Amino acid sequence: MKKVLLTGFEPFLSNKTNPTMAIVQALNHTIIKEHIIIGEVLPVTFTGARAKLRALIEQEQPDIVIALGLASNRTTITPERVAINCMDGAPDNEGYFPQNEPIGNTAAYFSTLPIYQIVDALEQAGFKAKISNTAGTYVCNAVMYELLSITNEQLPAGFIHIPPALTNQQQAIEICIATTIGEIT
Ligand code: PCA
Repeated sequence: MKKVLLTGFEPFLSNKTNPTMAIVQALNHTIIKEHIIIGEVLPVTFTGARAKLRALIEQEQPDIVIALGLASNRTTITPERVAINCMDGAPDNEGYFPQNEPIGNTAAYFSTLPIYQIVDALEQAGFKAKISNTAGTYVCNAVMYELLSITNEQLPAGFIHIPPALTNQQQAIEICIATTIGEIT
């Protein structure tokens, strides 16, 4: 059976819970459109999150990868368009505090998820959604950059930020997954 790797994150900074953790745990081993979902939680560390993601992709050989993160200052679901080659910002959960550090050698990578179709499908289901043109420079951007450098346009892969206290958050993510599957099968 085809596989979707779905990642979320642990709590970080002042966020005592991270809704993406509950979503991936709830969807782990469920089936959407004949794809099994592998839900995994990443640490909020620049180095550890990227290493765990790389190991998961090697181990699971997924057909689709969707990484989720919490955007505590947003009010809409935002599929990210682009990841940039920069780590900066607040300290991670290990206290690592990079300042304007590169991740790799490529300036940026674009999402290979069907981000326009995902926004349309979410809006049709009554969710507020919008494409975001920046995933920031914190751990989410670094994970998206790492993900797209590994998958290298060979499969649908990308990152979706969700706002805090999103009603029916699991349904929203199911729509993102089903839309992505629908675009490739
Ligand atoms: N959001 C953070 C990191 C973990 C998460 O859920 C971010 O947007 O970078």
